[in-house]
Amino acid sequence: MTEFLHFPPSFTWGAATASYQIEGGWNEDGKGESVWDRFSHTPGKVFNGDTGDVACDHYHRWREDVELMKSLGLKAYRFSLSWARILPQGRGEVNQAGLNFYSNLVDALLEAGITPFITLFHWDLPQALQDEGGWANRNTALAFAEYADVVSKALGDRVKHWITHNEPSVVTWLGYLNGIHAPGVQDLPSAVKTAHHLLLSHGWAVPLIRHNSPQAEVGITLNINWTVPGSNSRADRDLHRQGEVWTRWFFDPLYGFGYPSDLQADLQARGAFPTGMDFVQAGDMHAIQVPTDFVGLNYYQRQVMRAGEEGNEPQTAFPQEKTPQNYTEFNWENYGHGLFGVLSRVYFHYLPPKIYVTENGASYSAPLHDELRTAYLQSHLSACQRALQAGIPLEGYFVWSLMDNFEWAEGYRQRFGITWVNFETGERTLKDSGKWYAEVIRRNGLEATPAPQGAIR
Ligand code: IFM
Repeated sequence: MTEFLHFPPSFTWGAATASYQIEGGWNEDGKGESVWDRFSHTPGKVFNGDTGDVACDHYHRWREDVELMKSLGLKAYRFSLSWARILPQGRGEVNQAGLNFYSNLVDALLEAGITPFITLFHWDLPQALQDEGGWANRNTALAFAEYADVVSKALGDRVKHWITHNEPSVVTWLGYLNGIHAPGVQDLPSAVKTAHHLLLSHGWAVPLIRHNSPQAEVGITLNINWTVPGSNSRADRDLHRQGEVWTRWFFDPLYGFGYPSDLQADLQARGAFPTGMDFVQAGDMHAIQVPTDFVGLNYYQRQVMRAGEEGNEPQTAFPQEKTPQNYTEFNWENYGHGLFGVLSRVYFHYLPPKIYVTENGASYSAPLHDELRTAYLQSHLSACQRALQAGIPLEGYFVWSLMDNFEWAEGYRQRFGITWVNFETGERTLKDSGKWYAEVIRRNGLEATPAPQGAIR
């Protein structure tokens, strides 16, 4: 008989979204332009020329979306604020209509018994700040602190869970190094400054949020794949180590270890610091390691790293048979046990007081009968349960995503929702995975998917 996995009574069952991916209303009621508006309006940047101009039209349909969350029985909802909706120029004059939108949403969530988790920055930087250099400019960190202050003053009486940034490594390496995300910059020295200013802005924002919202929990969300070397060859192990610019370059300074010296040497060799690390000023590293209440982890896939024929070019190997079960439509490996791996790694190495899985989910385009997504979620939630048994303080889980939405450079072709969205009409329909997730929440648990047998890596 399949084992039933009970979760702790206080476990936070949630779903997540992000402003640019669902809201639409891109230029309504005084909202300023964001870098994603600019990027998606630039031909050739996003698959199919898709934009977030309308997206899921959540800006107009938010009441219906709160009803949807209620019908799922969600305990919590993680969403991000559009900075440019609130501060159209990134700093200075506040757009009250923008603040009101979020304030009304927060009230409706609380009335529905759903705890709001707010992410301040999920990639849609005001274009006005980009015009001054964006995250490569230290002043953007100052502007972020101002923004954090404004919104935590306005919402901090009711919102008790704050996430400063979502996945700063993606902004850094995809937005400023390879340019496939907004703002589309391709410059390594700008990328390393970006990483630093994102971290610094987190460090500056946390005390302001605590001051304005004294009972709140404050944290940051980092993305982390379960990465393993393809073999024990020196080249594969070294490639794996270098790939940790995605993780250790962010985790280490946040937890007081500074920038890892081995990765610093790699980046130096690639020309990242033409004038040294002079962008790191006195007091910065101390600000960055400000204590937080939790870390949010976004986990999607295992990556088995194999050095290429020509030098050490990163390559992902595909160790499992290429089936839709084993690889999602994004070609990301479905490897539930890797979630146990990253939870263990982060907890036992950095000892955050609490962890939330702030995103986990799968891209499959099946409209309503999405059993592959359900199987994915089931194996990943089983891994969460194993983490709890191992003593890891995992407090909650947010499925990505509440509904299909704008998947960045992929436009609308990758669907992660547990709710189907008809992008012609805006109509929402719960998928089978959504119905299954509602049952998991109702029973506070699920039938286990066994951990893989034998050697796990
Ligand atoms: O859609 C994104 C989200 O915005 C950030 N984390 C990964 C998701 C899937 O790619």
